[in-house]
Amino acid sequence: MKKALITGISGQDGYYLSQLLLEKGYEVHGLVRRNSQLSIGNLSKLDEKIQKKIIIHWGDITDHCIVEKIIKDIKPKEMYHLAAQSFVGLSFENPRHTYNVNIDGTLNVANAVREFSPKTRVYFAATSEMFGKVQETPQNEKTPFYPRSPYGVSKLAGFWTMKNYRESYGLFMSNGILFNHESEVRGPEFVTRKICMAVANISKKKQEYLELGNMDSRRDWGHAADYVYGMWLMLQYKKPDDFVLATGENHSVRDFVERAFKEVGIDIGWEGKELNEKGFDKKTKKVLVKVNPEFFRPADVEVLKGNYSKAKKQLGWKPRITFNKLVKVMMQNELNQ
Ligand code: NAP
Ligand code: G4F
Repeated sequence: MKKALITGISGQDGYYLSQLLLEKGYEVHGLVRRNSQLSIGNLSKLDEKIQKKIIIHWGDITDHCIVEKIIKDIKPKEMYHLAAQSFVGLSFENPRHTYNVNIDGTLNVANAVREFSPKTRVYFAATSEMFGKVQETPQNEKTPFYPRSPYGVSKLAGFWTMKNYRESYGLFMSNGILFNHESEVRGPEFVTRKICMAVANISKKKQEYLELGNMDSRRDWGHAADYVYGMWLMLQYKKPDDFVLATGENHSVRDFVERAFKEVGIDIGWEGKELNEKGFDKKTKKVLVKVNPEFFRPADVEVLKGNYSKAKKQLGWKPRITFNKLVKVMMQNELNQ
């Protein structure tokens, strides 16, 4: 049986990727960091029968001893390195922690594979955040990088580590430059889930209004289920390489808000500018969206839009879930809670 090891298995992508690999007949191993509740994060939302099939190894990605031990013991055919401090906003407040987890953690993976399991094919979760202050639109694999956050900088270090180990030691290490992908199990601090949770609460009269930061920001949003399939395809490809996965479309945070409210039958109108901007229910005139400076970042990535033609041509990958469908499934999930 083919063995796969997923770091960051308890996160959003781990939830979808572990199911995909089990369906494909892999023996799935996952690294989970210990917490006082021994919680396995999103994996606890899986059917118990599926959960039982996943072999959990407790450990922190920053601990090179445990990373080495697991890779040495399992010698996985494929390894998906997803573990990261993945919240851009927090990376400004905790840059050192972000660097420790995202840079040292990735170096631990690269070194352990090189030393103990050089035949393992490695996927690294790089990101469109590396494009940051974008130098061209849409962004592709050749677009110059210009990260705008400690998170973006840390991921760029991981990206180059993979590329350098691939070129120096002939290892199969691929970088997925993934644009934003969301889902029903997205962390609640990310803007899409935050909006959906608030809109569902507002529609059930459990919350008065939603507070946001930069609503002009534009993102290329897809669904995580499509993107984990692209990760798998990268490791089936004949050689290691770097690939953009995106939808090729973008929308502003404001567009997302409007679309989410439409799902509960509310048409949002806008008035005021910048910090005084407000979103109101066109029918009742009630203010439902406000701006709170607390949610602005010291530097933001204003616009992201990916060109995924290399992945389409070489991997046969394309996104299936549209923006409207994404908002619909996320909203339906919140309304059913
Ligand atoms: P996520 O939901 O935040 O999951 C991150 C995972 O990393 C969680 O399982 C988390 O464990 C684990 N982790 C964090 N620190 C760790 C540590 N010190 N040791 C071991 N595990 C640790 O992120 P995601 O959305 O699934 O994204 C997966 C990867 O893709 C991340 O590397 C992210 O940076 C990258 N990425 C995401 C997107 C996107 O739009 N989702 C786009 C591009 C790239 P806990 O459950 O214990 O927190
Ligand atoms: O949902 P976000 O926090 O995601 P962001 O910063 O784009 O990062 C995500 O995507 C990256 C890929 O490009 C991943 F690498 C990364 O791990 C993560 O998954 O914010 C999206 C936009 C930002 O411009 C932010 O300033 O929404 C803006 N925004 C406006 N108000 C807000 C809010 N973001 C959050 N989280 N909360 C707000 O209240």
